[in-house]
Amino acid sequence: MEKGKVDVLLGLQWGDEGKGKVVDVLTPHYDVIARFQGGPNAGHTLEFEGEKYVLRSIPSGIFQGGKINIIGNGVVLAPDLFMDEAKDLEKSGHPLKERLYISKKAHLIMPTHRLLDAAYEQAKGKNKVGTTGKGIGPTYTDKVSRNGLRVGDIFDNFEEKYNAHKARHEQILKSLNYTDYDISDVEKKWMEGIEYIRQFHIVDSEHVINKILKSGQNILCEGAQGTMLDVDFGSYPFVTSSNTICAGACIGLGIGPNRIGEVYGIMKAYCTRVGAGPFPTELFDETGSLIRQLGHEYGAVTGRERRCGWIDLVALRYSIMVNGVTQLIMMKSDVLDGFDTIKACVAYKRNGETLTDFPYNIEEGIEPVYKELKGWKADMTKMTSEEEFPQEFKDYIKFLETELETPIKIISIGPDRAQTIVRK
Ligand code: 2SA
Ligand code: MG
Repeated sequence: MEKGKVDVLLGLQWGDEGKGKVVDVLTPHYDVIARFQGGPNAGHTLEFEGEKYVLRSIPSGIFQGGKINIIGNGVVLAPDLFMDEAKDLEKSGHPLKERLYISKKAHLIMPTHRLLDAAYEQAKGKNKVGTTGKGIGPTYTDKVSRNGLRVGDIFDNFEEKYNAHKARHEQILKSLNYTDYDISDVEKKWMEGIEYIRQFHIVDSEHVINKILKSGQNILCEGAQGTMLDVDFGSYPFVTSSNTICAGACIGLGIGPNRIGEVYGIMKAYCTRVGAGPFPTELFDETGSLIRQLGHEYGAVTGRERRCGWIDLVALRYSIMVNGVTQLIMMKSDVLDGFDTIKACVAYKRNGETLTDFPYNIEEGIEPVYKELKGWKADMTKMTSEEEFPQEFKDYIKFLETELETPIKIISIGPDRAQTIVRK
């Protein structure tokens, strides 16, 4: 590995590809793990030594001692939720005060941002985005419209600033006829959260990060959500409010593009989506429910049922392109262990026209064109090397690599850290 580089790990679908597990597996090779966008809308699940953890705002490198974890400027932070998450980790024997750095430039998610999230969703009626309700959109909106409140603000006249922002939010809520709420308890806890975060290293993270790089150490950036939820390139307007793609790491941490090394793209062997919005390969039949059941496809944060479908190579080729993915990681292959046949969408059809480039709009009239492959019908969960893979699975990998023009380097065959096969 080249020194002083930043490798980026990204979801290539609609989130929940299994980023938490992979960061945890890759962490030993890096000195620093950083989050660059998103916030408590993320739910990164990690399982090892019989325990299961869900991280929302804290980078997944926190479980491995000696690493520095950074919450970058591109992240939006809810101090109350952060406090709960951090205290739980400390209780379970994972100290983080010395290991966690928070950017002064990260924006704060206020209790009223969460109300605004709910109010905007309500106002959209049947066009709801199906957000996680964590106030993500309104917080990024305030940031871009130059009205945001940042972590660094807690050191200077904070209450005054907070109250001014709150008053502005209340005006908007009123204009949306959203007035039936009482946030006094939430607000009290939120302020406790503000006091709580003062014990962490609150830093100018762009300086910290660039000094780390200059000293020859390496950083792993942990993306949240997925490429198809990127505010520019995803299935707009059914997206999240941040740039989830590789370029987001430069903006959300303050690093030059020439620092980027490997770009790891994570995908599932099938595809899922939570929330509303188009999903061309979605299965509404028994196969869809079987994938949900076998893959435990429920939201890590909200517990919502995930919509399930076949792998979509049109969307994946697009994700690989906009991110500059250098290697692929395939998760949850074991979920398909019992299937007779497996399908992969190789193109879309619309009005008789075959589309292989991901189009501007996938909301209407898209019909997936499938290639059917033979299932491997073997329990892969206990395999320890790629030599043990059944021939049909090897064929599936080969097919994907050819279609996606990118090598698949890591294959996950179960939730545990140990169930991970690195290919030669
Ligand atoms: P938001 O809350 O404004 O970011 O929602 C906008 C859209 O982005 C989707 N979104 C997600 N999709 C998958 N996983 C996410 N994180 C959690 C998890 C989700 C959960 O990892 O399991 O627990 O439900 C995530 N976060 C945002 C969201 O569904 C909207 O479509
Ligand atoms: Mg998740």
